[in-house]
Amino acid sequence: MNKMYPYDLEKLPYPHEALEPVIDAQTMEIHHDKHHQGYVNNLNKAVEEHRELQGKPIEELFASDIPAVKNNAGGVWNHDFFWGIMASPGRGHIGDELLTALEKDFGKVEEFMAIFEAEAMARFGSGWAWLVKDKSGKLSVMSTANQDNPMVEGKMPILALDIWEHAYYLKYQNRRADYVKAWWDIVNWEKVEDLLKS
Ligand code: MN3
Repeated sequence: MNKMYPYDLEKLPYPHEALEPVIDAQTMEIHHDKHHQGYVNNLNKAVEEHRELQGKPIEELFASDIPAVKNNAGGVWNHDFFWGIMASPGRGHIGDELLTALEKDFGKVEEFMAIFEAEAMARFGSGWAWLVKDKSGKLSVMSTANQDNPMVEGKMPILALDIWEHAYYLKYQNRRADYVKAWWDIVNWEKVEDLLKS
C-alpha cells in the first residue's frame, strides 16, 4: 500500500457475507461501507486543508501531530490491511515458514494465540491487536489504541484484529472474548506468511 491523496475506498477482496458465520454480512457492510468510507472521507478532508501532506505516502501520516490526519490515516490503512488478512472460514492453514517463526518466538502456536487474545482483551476501549515483526524479523504481539499503527514504533504488521466495538457488536455485543476466539477461523494464514516473508 502506498496510497496518496486523494484517497479512495478500496473494495473488499470478497463479498460482505464471505466471513460468515464468524463476522456477519451486516457488520461487514456497516464496517466497510460506512466506517471505512468515513475514514477515507475524513482523511481527504483533513489533507485537503494541509497541502504540504498531499504528496506523502499514507504511512508517513501515522505520526502526524494533527489528530484528524493521524487518526484517519490509521483508519484507512488499518482497515485495508485487516480485510486483506481474512478469508472465508476453515480454509486457513499455517504454513511451514510461519509455523517455524511462531515457534521460535513464542514456543508454541497455542502460546502465541493465548498472548494475542490476552492483548486483545486487555486493550481498554477501542484499538487493535497486532502480530508484528521488527527489523531483525523477530515476531511479537502488541496492541494499539484508537487507529494507531505499529509502524510508528518501527514494527511491521503481519496480522491485525480490529477490537473496536463496531467490528463485532451486532453479533457479539459485549462478548469481545467470543469474537476474538471465533476470529481465528477466518485468518488468511497464507497472506500472513507472505507478509512475514516480505
Ligand atoms: Mn474498524
